Amino acid sequence: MKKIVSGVTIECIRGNIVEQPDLEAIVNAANAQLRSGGGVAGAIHRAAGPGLEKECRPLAPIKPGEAVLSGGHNLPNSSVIHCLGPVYGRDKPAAELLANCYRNALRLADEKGLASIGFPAISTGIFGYPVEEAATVACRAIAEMAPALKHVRTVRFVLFSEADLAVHRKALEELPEER
Ligand code: AR6
Repeated sequence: MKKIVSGVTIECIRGNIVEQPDLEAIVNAANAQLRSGGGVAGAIHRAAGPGLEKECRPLAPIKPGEAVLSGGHNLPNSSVIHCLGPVYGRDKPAAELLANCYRNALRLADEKGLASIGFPAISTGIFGYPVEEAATVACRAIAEMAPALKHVRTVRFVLFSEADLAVHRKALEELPEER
């Protein structure tokens, strides 16, 4: 499933975020300290190796909605963009903070001249954000940023489960058509 908005292809697939060798950047659903952890953060730090935590140490802590960029270390991607999503029910306004993650990640990738970026479903795991709401927020934020992007041409959602893939497909389909 793909949608093109202002020349930017937005697509969603089922897969593992650390197994996307054709993407220049992948996004981490990070913790404030930019340490390894469970879920996406654990998978990324394990695949990248200890150099990633070392590089990230001086960049931490980050606040909900913020994003920072690091190298990819042993990952097949040149860059990792670490976003701290909101903890649902605690960090407010949740939708704005989640949208900021997507906006800030895309801005960083574009400033770095990267053409492709992959996102997991930030905040929808341990942080408890309902996936339908999160998918709508994410798709809208990406579509709103698309006209401003000079380098980013591919944005890929990489979803772990078939159910999350279906939810993101639907959210992408529901984006307003380009006129
Ligand atoms: N590839 C793609 N998606 C994945 C992967 C993977 N390898 N692993 C999990 N998911 P989460 P959050 C899905 O919990 O809610 C960490 O401990 C997962 O099924 O990784 O933002 C950090 O240290 C879910 O749908 O991120 C933070 O403390 C989605 O990715 C905290 O969790 C996000 O799940 C961040 O929580």
